[in-house]
Amino acid sequence: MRSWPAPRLPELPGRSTAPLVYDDQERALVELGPAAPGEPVTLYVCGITPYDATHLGHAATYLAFDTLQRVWRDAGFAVRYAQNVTDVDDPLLERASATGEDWRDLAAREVERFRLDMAALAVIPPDAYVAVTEVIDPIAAAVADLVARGLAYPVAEAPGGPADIYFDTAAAEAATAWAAGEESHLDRAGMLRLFGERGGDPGRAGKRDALDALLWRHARPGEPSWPSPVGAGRPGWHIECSVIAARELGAPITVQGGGSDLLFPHHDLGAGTAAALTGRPHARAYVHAGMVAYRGEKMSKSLGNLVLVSALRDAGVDPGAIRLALLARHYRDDWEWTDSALVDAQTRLARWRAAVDSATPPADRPPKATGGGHGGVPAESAPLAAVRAALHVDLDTPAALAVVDAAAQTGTLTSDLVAAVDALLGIRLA
Ligand code: 5CA
Ligand code: ZN
Repeated sequence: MRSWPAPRLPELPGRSTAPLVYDDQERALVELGPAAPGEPVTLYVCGITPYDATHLGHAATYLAFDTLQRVWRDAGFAVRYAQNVTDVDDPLLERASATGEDWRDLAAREVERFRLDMAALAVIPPDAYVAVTEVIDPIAAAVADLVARGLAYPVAEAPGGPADIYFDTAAAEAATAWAAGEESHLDRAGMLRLFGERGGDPGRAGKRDALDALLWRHARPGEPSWPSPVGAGRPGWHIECSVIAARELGAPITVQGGGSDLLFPHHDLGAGTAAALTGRPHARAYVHAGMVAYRGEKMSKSLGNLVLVSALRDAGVDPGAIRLALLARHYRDDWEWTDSALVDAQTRLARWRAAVDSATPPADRPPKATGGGHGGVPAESAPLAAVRAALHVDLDTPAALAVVDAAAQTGTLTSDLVAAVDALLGIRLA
């Protein structure tokens, strides 16, 4: 489906290198560049379930991976990026039936609002933006393939009645190099607890293992369904991301991304369906953004404790200030949004802009040529190198902002740093 307009990124003197990013599977910083020189790096970030508007928690997660993509581009890598839209799933259908709206209209409206929010925040759009309803047939075919290979099985409510299809975790573990729990590092009790809390059904009678995840839900009255080789129904949640990632990016992808609420079960068990489908590991790294809280709890659509990007935009808040408020926190931290976070960001943005206006014109301050500067291409200045160095180690945006703060303070926020703030942090100062 249509994504949103791409921001224009200025070229910078010099280059970034492959960044070190924290991988939850390895539990270490890993270098993330192309698997072989010249190959693209690939990114899949789990997209929204469009039943309510983009809140600052979503925005923080998408900004984390936007920063990764900006560093990759600055390193000269070709990037291919895919994101899904969970436009048919229980929470969306429940919201639509509670308000009496057609679920398709609700999803279309919220996806459009998300696009406007992402474009306003200058988030680089995915190359492939794929709604689940666009890939029902490939998902059903994947489920049928898993059934045929003994890696998925039916569970009927009544003998001979229509059946839901479940992933056979143990069979997949035997058939692939994948094992449940290897991304999340949870023990079985921990997995069972989170599975129950996050959309799973560990107690469902007839399953071979409590952790087996729903792949295909047979048609129920009042719910949308599609005909398929595994019977009329609709996809379960995790399989959509496994199928879309494999179709759009191949396997293994460089990075599977999302918020830390998705580490288990979604990414942990989803890596199993992906491995079962492709015969290869799903991703080289599993990267997760921390949770943004508000009023003491995780900001979430289901709890309703939200600060919406669109509400801030409607109130006339500069999207650059929203970005700056979110980038002021390290992407892996869990933190609580407060109104003062926005005020601080607005103050900082005003300080930076004033510093640009009063900075010495760049013509008077030629950056000193170093090994990187040749053939008329200016070398990177020391502050630009410092911003790159900060982002190089686990996308440390707070450290990058501190470099710009120091330049603003000393009247040295010159044109190459202004361009870096635009290209690497997504904020226009001039
Ligand atoms: N559609 C699924 C993923 S396939 C989903 O989780 N949708 S979502 O709308 O609930 O979340 C969209 C993205 O925002 C996910 O990556 C999720 O991890 C992230 N997210 C949700 N709430 C927060 C929060 N409070 N702080 C940070 N990130 C969040
Ligand atoms: Zn997902």
